[in-house]
Amino acid sequence: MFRFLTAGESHGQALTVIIEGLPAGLPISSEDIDKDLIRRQGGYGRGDRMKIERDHAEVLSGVRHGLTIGSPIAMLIRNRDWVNWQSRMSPTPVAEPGEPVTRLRPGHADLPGALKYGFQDVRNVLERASARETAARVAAGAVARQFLDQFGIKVASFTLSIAAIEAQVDEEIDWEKVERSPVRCPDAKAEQLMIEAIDAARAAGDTVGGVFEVRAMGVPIGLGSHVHWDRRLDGLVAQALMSIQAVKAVEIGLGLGVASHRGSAVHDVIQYTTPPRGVGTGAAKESSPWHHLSNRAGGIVGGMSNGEPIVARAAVKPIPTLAKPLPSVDLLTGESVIAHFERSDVCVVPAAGVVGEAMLAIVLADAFLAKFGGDSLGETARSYRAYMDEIRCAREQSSIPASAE
Ligand code: EPS
Repeated sequence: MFRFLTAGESHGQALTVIIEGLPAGLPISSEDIDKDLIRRQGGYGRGDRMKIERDHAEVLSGVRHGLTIGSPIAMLIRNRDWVNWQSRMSPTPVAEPGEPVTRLRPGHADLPGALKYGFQDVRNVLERASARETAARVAAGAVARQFLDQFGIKVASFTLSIAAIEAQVDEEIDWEKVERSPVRCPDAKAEQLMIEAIDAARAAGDTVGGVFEVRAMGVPIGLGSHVHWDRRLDGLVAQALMSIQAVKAVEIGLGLGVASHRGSAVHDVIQYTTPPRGVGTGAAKESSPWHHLSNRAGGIVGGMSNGEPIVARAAVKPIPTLAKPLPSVDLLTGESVIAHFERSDVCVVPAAGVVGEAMLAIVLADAFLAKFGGDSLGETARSYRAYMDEIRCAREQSSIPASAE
């Protein structure tokens, strides 16, 4: 349904993204796309590249006078750093292609990428393995977010930990505080310690990872499906988050915690409360009669959303480009060397959270369209409203007089 493809190298001319599958008539604000691009560029621990870039998405197609027209949406994000790389990254042959990168970085895509594609210059791998590509994902995610917004679905994230520093967080997150925090953490005490951990890693020529949490509020019951492995929403969310550069683990709800508790401490008790009829236009939470007393499932059971917030966490490894590089091997000679170093980030966990929001928004937009369909936004909305009015207990449904339909 909602599909997207990105293209572009980190120091090439631009990143491109093409999105397909959105209904016509959806309002698109390019200012809102840029707001997410800027959020992704931030975060304490970023390197000097972010002083060069000022990401902006040029919407090239699929939107007319601020509304989608059902055709593919193409967007372009220019790399300002390209001016410094025109020869080294030229699409056409040049006299001076630059020194090849051959000293493999442990933990990077360098070794398998070079062998698999038959390269003698690791730059051909690292340029695309780079997390610069996530700018294009965030642009696609910002469009998905604008679609979800029409149905009261909100996606947000925060930093749960950096290195060994873990935040203490309440069930309700102060999202404005998160946006103001240089590490996107709602716990001020942990924030300070996280900043110190990043400074210490930088001083040591090292890097640090951490965990971000992403939540989606207002998701209706029934996105995804139990009937096939590749339609299960938890599987799709996990794949989307795991695909983010440097992510090594994903949890939903209690996650690994499910293994050590009894069933009675893992499952969420169901409640039923009748809402007034015809309120299915707002957020699903308000208009659905079905609730749970807790949310240990992280909003997904049996591969389907259960109406509670979707809660997922992802562990981001420390960036493998180290200012004080590890011992390694030269790709061409097989000799022991010190790994390659070029300008990089010390910590990207805060930025990765913004990318996590984009990936979750994309998965949810896709699952929402799979359930409700529609070539125009009005058609999608009619289908959504009818469903939200239908999902009452059977007894209540049969007691509704025909005239009320
Ligand atoms: C990256 C290395 C750095 C990061 C980059 C990812 O870039 P450079 O080599 O130009 O200093 O800043 O991330 C971005 C450019 C971005 O927009 O997030 C890497 O090797 O993965």
